[in-house]
Amino acid sequence: MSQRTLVLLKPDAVARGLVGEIIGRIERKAGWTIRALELRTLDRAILEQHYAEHVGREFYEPLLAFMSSGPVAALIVEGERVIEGMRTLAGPTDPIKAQGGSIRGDFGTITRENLIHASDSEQSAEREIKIFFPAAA
Ligand code: FUP
Repeated sequence: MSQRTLVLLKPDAVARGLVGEIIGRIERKAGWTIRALELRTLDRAILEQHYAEHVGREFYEPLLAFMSSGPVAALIVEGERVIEGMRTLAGPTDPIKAQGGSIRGDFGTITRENLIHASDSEQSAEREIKIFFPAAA
């Protein structure tokens, strides 16, 4: 089942020079293809759309501040079961709970600066691709 998903390599991943490492892991998954790739600094308006489900949570404002603190790499990745597969590659939200071999497990320690976002469902992927790549939606 071929799908598309929205991936963000967060400001910590870009600042730490991990973009090549992370994209390499994505590219090495058989049959997965990068369909769009853009380096951009996110403003509050786009982050409010992207993180709408978290409004009011105690981590919301620090999250938005972090996510706008430097450029991110935004990607559309396409391929076999890529929505679930990218979540597995990323690992769970808290990097300390993430297994070695996952991106968060290998490179992260704190939940806010957890390197990568990947859509969590088909519905989220469709919504998030529209936010970041309206021409591709
Ligand atoms: P995930 O689906 O793993 O990216 O995580 P969530 O959608 O639950 O959360 C989005 C982002 O909010 C996380 F990547 C990091 C941040 N967050 C916190 O900073 N603290 C929390 O307790 C939960 C999430």
